[in-house]
Amino acid sequence: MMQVESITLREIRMNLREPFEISSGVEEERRILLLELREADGTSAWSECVAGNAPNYFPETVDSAWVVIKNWLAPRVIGREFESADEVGPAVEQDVRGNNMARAAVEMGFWALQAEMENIPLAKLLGGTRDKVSAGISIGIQPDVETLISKAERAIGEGYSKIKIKIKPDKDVEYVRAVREALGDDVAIMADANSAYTLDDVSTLRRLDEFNLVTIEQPLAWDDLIQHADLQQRIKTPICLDESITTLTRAREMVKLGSGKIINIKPGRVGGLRQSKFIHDFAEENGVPVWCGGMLESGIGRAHNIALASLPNFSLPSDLSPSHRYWDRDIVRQEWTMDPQGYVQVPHAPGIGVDVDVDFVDDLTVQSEEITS
Ligand code: OSB
Ligand code: MG
Repeated sequence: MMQVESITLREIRMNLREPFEISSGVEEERRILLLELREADGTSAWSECVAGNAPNYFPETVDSAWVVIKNWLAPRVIGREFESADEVGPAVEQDVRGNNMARAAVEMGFWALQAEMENIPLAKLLGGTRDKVSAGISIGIQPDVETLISKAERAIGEGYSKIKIKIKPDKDVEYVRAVREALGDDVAIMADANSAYTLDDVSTLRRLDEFNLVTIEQPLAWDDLIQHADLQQRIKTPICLDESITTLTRAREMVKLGSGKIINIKPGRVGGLRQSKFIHDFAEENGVPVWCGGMLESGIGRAHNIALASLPNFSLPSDLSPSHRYWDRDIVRQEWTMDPQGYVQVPHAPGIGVDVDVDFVDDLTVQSEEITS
């Protein structure tokens, strides 16, 4: 039984160690929305909303999520008794359209809280079976091929099991070819377009077939399934959908239509961990591999992703770089690390498995608000 008395919203600002560019924009100073849930017995738990500064990946933003949580979601869950975190997803979904990232932030806070109250790791509460998860790196769009190659080579040297490179028109075939030639045939390479192409680009996308990519991620429109199905008929490279998969229903449609063969699960994008587990289970039953995507999270969001990625069908390396890839200093202790074989350990400690450095969070906070009803 859980009863949350307050949810504190905080916006912190953190500078990425280097700018991260995708086809639709660049992030440098991240605005990160954190939630702290406080239970009647005094236990607290943290979650992170993955909405960005701008709506260039998904419709939500830090500002929209703040309003939605404050005005619509927090009032539904504060003071209410829940048997388990599994009941929270439906409670914040009822008659709420979209706003998946806002809903997920609240729902994920409850999962962390339940794990904390039961004194078990979040991974265990979710049904995770791995004690370490395989990490890939997502490398943003680079100014030139040489810079990209040197970053990709360094990542391989650090042990990463997968290199994902961001692509966009005119920074695609040549860039992918260069990375494949530099890294050799055995390295798992993915290319992520973040919706930069249309069906007019089929001939370019078909040229990527020769590089034996694990997948091309979300080449076409961010909310499309139909055109991706058409494209998948015309290219050999398996399509992985990211932006388009927002619910279990969309995952079913992907399989039915043939819009893709792999799913990138981001709990924020699909409205939380309950929905992530549904998609994971459905994918497993249908022979669709999944992996966990990242949203340049702080160590708090990363903790939730690592717990999720410990489930059995996360069979491809996930975008789970360690803390130092993003930040000079992360907001959790211990910081996230990766071993030389490219694995991140799933924590054994209860809850999200790491301590939040609250003093440092306070230093980074630019606005905060405690919601009690
Ligand atoms: O498409 O996976 C994406 C970051 C911001 C927005 C979209 C994406 C990404 C990443 C980053 O690829 C992955 C990470 O957190 O390392
Ligand atoms: Mg993506």
